[in-house]
Amino acid sequence: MENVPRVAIVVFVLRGKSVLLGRRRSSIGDSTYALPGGHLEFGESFEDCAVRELKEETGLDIQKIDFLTVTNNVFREKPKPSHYVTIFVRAVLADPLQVPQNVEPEKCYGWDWYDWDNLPQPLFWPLEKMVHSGFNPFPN
Ligand code: 8DG
Ligand code: MG
Ligand code: MG
Repeated sequence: MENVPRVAIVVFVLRGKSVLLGRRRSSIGDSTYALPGGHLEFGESFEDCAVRELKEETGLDIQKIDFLTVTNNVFREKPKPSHYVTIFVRAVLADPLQVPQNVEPEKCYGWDWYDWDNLPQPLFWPLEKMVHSGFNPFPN
């Protein structure tokens, strides 16, 4: 991949006071707890990307997608430094009883719900940075 900034869509799936997180298996942020999401594809809307990535990674169907914020994240990790403009959205489950599946076990150790007031450690650093700054994904 050419050395250019890329766009990622990352999703806070909210369920009660919990969010969906999975431990990453990746050269970037390996073993840290991160939100589901991935690369915006050519021609795709933010909402379509969020729906697609959730389905690809967890099997979940989401709805009520709202834009939250955007952050600029430079990962200096060798051998492949990368740079993401990361767009954060929130969503809820279309069917509250649907259970997340680890559809891409080569990229994630598994998905689970975590209470916002008791998040697991270590968080993927872009997420850690947001939490540390007092960011809250829940509607008022
Ligand atoms: P794809 O092939 O499915 O499109 O990509 P992916 O394998 O799902 O990509 P990803 O690493 O999950 O997400 C792309 C980038 O988004 C990631 O390398 C860095 C950035 N990113 C953040 N914060 C978060 C986060 O909390 N979760 C995820 N998944 N990515 C994040 O800046
Ligand atoms: Mg992903
Ligand atoms: Mg993905």
